[in-house]
Amino acid sequence: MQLFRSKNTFILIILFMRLRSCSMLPIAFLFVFSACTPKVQTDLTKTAFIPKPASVTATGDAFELDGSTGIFIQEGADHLESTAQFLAKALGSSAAVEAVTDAPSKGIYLSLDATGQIPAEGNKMTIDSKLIHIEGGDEAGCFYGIQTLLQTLPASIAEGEKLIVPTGAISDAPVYGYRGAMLDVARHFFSVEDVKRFIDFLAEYKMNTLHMHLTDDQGWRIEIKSWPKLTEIGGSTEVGGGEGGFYTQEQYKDIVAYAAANFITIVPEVDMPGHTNAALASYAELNANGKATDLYTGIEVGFSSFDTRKDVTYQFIDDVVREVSELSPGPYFHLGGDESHATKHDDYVYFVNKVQGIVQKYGKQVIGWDEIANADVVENAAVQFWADAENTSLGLEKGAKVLVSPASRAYMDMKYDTTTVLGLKWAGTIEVDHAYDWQPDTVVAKLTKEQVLGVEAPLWSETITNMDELEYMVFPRLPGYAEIGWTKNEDRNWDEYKVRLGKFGKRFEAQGIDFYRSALVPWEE
Ligand code: TNX
Repeated sequence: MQLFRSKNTFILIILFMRLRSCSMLPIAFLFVFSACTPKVQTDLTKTAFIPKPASVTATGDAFELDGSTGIFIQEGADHLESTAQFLAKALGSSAAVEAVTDAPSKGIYLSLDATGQIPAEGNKMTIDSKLIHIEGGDEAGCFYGIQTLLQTLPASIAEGEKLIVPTGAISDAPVYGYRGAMLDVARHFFSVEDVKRFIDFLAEYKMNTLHMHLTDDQGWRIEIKSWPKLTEIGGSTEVGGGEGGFYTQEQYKDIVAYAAANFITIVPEVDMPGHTNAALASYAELNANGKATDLYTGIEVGFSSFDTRKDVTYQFIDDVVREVSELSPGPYFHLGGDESHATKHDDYVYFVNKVQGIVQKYGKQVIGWDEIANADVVENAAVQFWADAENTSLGLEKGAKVLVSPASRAYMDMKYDTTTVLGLKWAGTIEVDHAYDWQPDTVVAKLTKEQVLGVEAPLWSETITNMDELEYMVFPRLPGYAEIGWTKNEDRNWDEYKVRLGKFGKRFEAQGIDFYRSALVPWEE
């Protein structure tokens, strides 16, 4: 900027000298003013990033970027190729990605840290006027560096546009290794394309996990080849009686692969023994009385249960866990376990213990809603705190980690305020400040940071029927949840965050997101 400013001053003086006494003076003024207008800022510390990086320093110069800027990766780091392609696509770059043995003198260069100094998912980015170097602790770290870099650029980039990246250095790494959102595709079904768009949102804010709530009373959404009626019957409707839908195994694999390309792990949830009406309607033998139930399209909870004492129940679950686990490369299987009000306590404990064994048999770690703490908790299991602190403490005593999703703070299906048309309010209303202004390691007494697996913001879909509605409930709360999972508590505060968030309104708009324009946020026009 310093440079541009002095160049403009120079032009100004020359023009004035030439045109001092001529009638073209007003035109000269116009020219000079338009030459001065691009309000590029070159102070990297003034750039609004979400989540807030661990450290940012500025050197006050400018890197000029356009569609011809070269993109380079370190030779041998082949996994960086697709990440570099992601960047090229985002920049509308015409240059081919090139592998090089040494750092280039100009362009954008991605490499992996060989010294072990940069943690997993972390990165160091140095920007000078010639070279942007993103060094990742691993490939994910490079990907997140790219997401940071993209936030230095305008919301939408016109073809051939010359852009300025402020120079300086960013050093960054997340606090928690599990930063996620949940999407309930059971109450209302969301297509593969919808889920991919949701994944894009998570990736943009460096979230790394998408928990898919695949089954519930109203719908079974994942093809199980050994029990085909689950989707044929159980997938045929949704809340309100719409046609529902399901993912074939091929489609689910496509979602898993798309997520992986964005460094996101899918956590599949098959909710049981309650929330199982769709399965109970599909197969009579899973019911205590041997009769299939009717399909259900309402929004009550707590009325359905598998028969926990029948062998066929566990044969069924074994098949389901096996097939879903084969499709899901991530470490976790979520067995649900919430609101099983129609299951007797002893039956519930017996059931959860057996199912945890099945999950382990297929090589997965257990996650369940906080109620599962009433059963034995197997090694490496996590309880997902949503409502009950006592259950969660019990889980901690039994050695579980806690996935933090307090309904009163983190449920994206809660209304913003009492005037919000969509959503529910059983856990209260959640304005954007209330969604942001809390700390994951204080939600339950005696919780330590080490016991927190991470943070997840669930979106239940009883009232959410399509992408527009989803986006309205998710934005602008989602970036805040991402920051809670990424940035240290002591580096976060609402008054500073809301200003950064206000600058993202334009980004949401450019992405076609119809977001909630909270009056608490100073939206930048
Ligand atoms: C409670 S949170 C549920 C869900 C509902 C949600 C609606 C949890 C583990 N169970 O079945 O969809 O409230 O907010």
